[in-house]
Amino acid sequence: MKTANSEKLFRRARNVLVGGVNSPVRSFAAVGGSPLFVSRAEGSYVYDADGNRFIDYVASWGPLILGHSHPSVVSAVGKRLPLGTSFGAPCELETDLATLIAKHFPSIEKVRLTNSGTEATMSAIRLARAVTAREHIVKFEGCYHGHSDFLLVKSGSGATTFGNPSSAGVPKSFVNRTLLARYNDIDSVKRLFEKHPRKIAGVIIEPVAGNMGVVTPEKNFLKKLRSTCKKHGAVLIFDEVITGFRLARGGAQKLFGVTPDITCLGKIIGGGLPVGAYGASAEIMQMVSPEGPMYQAGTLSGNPLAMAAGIATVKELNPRTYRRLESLTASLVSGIREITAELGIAATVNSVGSMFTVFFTDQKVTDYAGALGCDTAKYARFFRNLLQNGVMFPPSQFESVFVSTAHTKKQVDQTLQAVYASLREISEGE
Ligand code: KE4
Repeated sequence: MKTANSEKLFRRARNVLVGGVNSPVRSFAAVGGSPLFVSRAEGSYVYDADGNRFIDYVASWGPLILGHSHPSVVSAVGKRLPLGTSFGAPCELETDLATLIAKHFPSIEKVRLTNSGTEATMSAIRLARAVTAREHIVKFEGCYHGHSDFLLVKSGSGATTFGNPSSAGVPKSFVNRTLLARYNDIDSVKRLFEKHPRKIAGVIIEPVAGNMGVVTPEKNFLKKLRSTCKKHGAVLIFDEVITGFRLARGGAQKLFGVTPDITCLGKIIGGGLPVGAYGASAEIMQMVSPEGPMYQAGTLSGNPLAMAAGIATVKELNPRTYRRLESLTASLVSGIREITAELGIAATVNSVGSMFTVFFTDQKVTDYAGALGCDTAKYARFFRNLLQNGVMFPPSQFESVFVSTAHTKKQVDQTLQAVYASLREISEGE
């Protein structure tokens, strides 16, 4: 596979961009080799600077549930562009997207749009603290909620990928009120409430974790978390930046039938443009400026181009879409399980809706420790072999594969052929 142009671009990028990238997980540092520079993308394909074509399952880390350059999105953004890129004033499109969000998330009566998921979760924590007048927060080991200081504690995604789950540069005083629980272990949460009575403002969780790789909530775990928060007067925050509109139009809270107090969204609601959002009941949201005393702002929040892309994306989603996504994903996941069994490679595939992760381990992966215990070197080889076979999975073990509506059954079959070739090479080397 030719990579000379990407390597040349990477050398140039590293002169002026830290690590040559604007987000660490893109750097391929976790999987070896030089990152591929993408020049264009269409449907389920990305094309790199050397003209290589890949069936893409990164999907910009989740936003592109319709695949790349979907005609509806391209048309919507194209129509808005000549009307202006940003006004610093309210625009009807912001109301339109917020209305769509509130329609599909009954727990959300009022929304605030932001520019990223990080801003959404950071603001949601501030809101929980403002509402309860308490200061402690609980997060789960391995979950990643963006890079705000007090949430960079045993975080997943790139923080774990690069071995700094608790980042340098975060003062101890910023994280001494961040308490850690273990995913799928409700007793670890109860113990924190017992140890810190009436101190915990909120609990934030990825209702399906995507940032330690995919880890699904065990039966009733979310229901018990809901009742535990209610019992102790703490706010339950669902970080649905990945799962919102991914698992269902109403996200994981619809799929699992558990209603949080605050919901964070991002990715899909921006259709590939910068976006984030947090929402809750009108009563909770009235704490937010300019209605209430909790300040939060953003120059480009509700940007008309991002709104246009998000609205166009969400409007393409319907129950049939999710049935198709689930069917394609099920074919892919069952095929991968069959291949690993046939080749005698120990692997666990965690999957829900149109997101999944292949872990190389003979154990179940139900929490951060389980994810950390898998063979990340084998994942790196698997990733590189897949690239050689024309398929791009996420360049990190601690991420999720995303299937889009642009993927076809034929491409799933081609992907399984690539998986077989990639894993056979590994099994022959064992
Ligand atoms: P952003 O600030 O990157 O828009 O969103 C932060 C965030 C919040 N919550 C969840 C559940 C998330 O997954 C994310 C961001 N996800 C990572 C990948 N899993 C973004 C990719 C990257 O960091 O480049």
